[in-house]
Amino acid sequence: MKTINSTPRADGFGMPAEWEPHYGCVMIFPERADSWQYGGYEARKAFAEVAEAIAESEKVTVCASFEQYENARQMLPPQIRVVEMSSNDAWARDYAPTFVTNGNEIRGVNWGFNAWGGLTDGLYFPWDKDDKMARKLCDLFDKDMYDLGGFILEGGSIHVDGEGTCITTEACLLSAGRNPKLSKNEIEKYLCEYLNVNKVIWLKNGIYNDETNEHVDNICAFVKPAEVVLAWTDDESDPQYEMSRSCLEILERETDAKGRKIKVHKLRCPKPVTITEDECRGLDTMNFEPTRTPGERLAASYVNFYISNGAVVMPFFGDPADEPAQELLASLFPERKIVPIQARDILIGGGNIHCITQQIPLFK
Ligand code: KQY
Repeated sequence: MKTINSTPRADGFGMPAEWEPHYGCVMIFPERADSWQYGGYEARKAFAEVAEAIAESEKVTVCASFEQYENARQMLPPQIRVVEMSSNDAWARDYAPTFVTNGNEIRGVNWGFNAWGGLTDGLYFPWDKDDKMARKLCDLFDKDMYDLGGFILEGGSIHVDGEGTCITTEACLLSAGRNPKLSKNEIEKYLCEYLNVNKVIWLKNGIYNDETNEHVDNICAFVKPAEVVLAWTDDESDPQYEMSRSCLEILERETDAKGRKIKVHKLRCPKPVTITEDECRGLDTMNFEPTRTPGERLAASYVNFYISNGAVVMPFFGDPADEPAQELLASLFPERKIVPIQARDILIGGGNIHCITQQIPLFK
């Protein structure tokens, strides 16, 4: 693996849309006891279901610690590759490489990672093992790497259409804990150079109480060029209402990189999902403080799905909105199977199915 000093745009590489063909997907086995109940016992079952659903149509690699290696190997079917790799937690979307392609070859982009805000408002310390993962994964897959370690970005904070457009949120990318010395314009230039896009659509915010400073992958996702799904609620008394409304207004007045108007499909959220006392009991403390408090609202959204070669793997929350969400996704992805996974045990960690997966585009 070599480190390349130019940029993907200069070399004719760019990030493809998630629905374009994949070689595979990377995930990380969860075990952190202040993120996941009972040391990850329940979360591992949900992660395994996600991995198996994805492995039906592409190669899945799961990274596990030395301590969890044997358990991961035993829980996951043989077609899923398990490799030992250390990490601080299990958010492959955020710190596995963002892969870019020129149509033949792929390369990785290694962004800097500081646990969603470093010492300003980050979610844990240290994060050094996570931050090394992109490099290790480029080595593992034998792919050259663009190193942008001085620029903090998580994979969950961007979505692209593969045709020159990126969507992101100001709440996240302009947050004080990421790149406080860079202006919005300078941040946009990094996105354009390293994803190879010409247009960045800035939503103001994401999902209410999303501890990532409101990653875009929980509020809005491209489903095809010039079409997105947007997490929505009709309940005007819910703080999510104004947040989703603001996104809708921006999307309705924006055009994409090709000048097309954007069609917005409202993907209605479940009723507010809150963590129970019992669930909180299963979580270890962090710095002598509880990591979650009973009644705390979790950032539940159906937008946090993963598009594999053959399926859309989506979260279910045991809510009446589950089925309508599944039907909407089925109508938008008629060639793919829609695979729902009961995702409460992933949500408790602070993210969902998109956050725990990272696609690797197909290469020749
Ligand atoms: O991408 C994500 N949604 C990660 C959230 C991290 C939460 C740590 N508890």
